[in-house]
Amino acid sequence: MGLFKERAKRTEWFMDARFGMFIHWGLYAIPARGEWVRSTEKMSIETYNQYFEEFNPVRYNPKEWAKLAKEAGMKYAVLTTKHHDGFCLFDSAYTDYKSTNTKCKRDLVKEYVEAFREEGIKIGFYYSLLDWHHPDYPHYGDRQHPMREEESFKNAKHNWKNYVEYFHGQVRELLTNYGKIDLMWFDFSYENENLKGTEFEHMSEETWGAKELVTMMRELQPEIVIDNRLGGDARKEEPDLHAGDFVSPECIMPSSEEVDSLGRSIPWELCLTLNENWGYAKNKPWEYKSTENVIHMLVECVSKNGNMLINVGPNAKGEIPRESIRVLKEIGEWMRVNSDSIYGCKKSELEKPEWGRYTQKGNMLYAHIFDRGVGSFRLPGLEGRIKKARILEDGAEVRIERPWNGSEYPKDAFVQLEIAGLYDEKDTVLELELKS
Ligand code: H79
Repeated sequence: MGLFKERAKRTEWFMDARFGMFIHWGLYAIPARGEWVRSTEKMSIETYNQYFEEFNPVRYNPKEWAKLAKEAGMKYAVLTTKHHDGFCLFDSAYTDYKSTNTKCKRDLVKEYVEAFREEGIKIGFYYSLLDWHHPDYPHYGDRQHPMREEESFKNAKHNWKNYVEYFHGQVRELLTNYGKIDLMWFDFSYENENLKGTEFEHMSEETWGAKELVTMMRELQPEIVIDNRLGGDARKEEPDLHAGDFVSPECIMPSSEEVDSLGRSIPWELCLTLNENWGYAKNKPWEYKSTENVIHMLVECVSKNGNMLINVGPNAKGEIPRESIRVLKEIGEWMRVNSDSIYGCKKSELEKPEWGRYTQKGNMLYAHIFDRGVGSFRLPGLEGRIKKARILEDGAEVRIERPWNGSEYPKDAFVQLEIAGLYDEKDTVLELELKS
């Protein structure tokens, strides 16, 4: 089997799942100014170390996180096992900079895995390729590094091989010590203009030893789905081995589905924050996305053959912020009665309608009504093609009837939805069974 087919097979569950929870959690929850705080505020390792000394999330109870994810309708989760600051939420033999050496003394990853697995949610690990803590990660001249302007770092020698061994070793630990892992989310490759002409100019594929890494990962976890941030080309006719299984746009909705060089649809996932920050931050209420907005984006991803991974940033005590819980629960209320229009659904062959979006599963076409308008919705090209029309959330019959000016649109079907106002303002979904 070629790599294109292998990828399609491996990502089947992933593309059916459509909706996941991203969890950004680490020492940065204490300053509560986002996960880049050490960099943006140019903190020395000593200054940042106060958070390591203090870290003690006494109310960390991942069972509650997992229940919330399930209630929201999420099918998989991705936790930061290590972010750019280098702090490990798991018990690694390669470092002392880990949660088991903080006041809480717990392997936070282990508890996360057990809790989410218990709820039937697939397990993903985020792992940062950047590492601002490891002495052999090239600090000096690195625009990604908080200490880049300090003289003391400029002359430092960095044994890159050590770092590569370190991070490959940690990936091996993560994929060996916690049972079946469904997904790995590396972050990220980049070009380093400040280090032109050095071995650190291209922080991508070969620099990370991506081929060896992915080969090892496939031995340890043959079915694992991997993102595309190690480098390599995911859009070739036969994608590179290390190019990963899905494309990972960050915060920006793609204008259409993702396709390869032959125009074939390829897996993708949009990752999004709820509140302009990944790590915990003391946000203002108005910085939160509305429930309606998040639902619309989830539907939009599915209507373009993609997934959505929505982020929560638990606080220093280990709790997901109240406002995030509220939004996720409201999404859950919608998902409870409308998820048939999300799971396993794909882009429809029909064009985007003027009142919302379509998603489709076989001969079931789901019409997501974002703009209720008044009364009559035009379904271009569907005259005579609809066998049955129902409101998805309660199974109520919907009449297909031509309005007074219907003869102007001979090929179009019309749905009379005078009761639209009674249904969900965020997105009322019609289930249209098409004649085969
Ligand atoms: O983990 C989340 C981000 O921390 C990470 N990817 C997601 C999933 C990410 N790291 N870097 N980037 C994304 C892109 C770089 C953004 C930056 Fe900036 C612009 C770095 C410095 C300027 C954003 C704004 C972070 C600090 C200020």
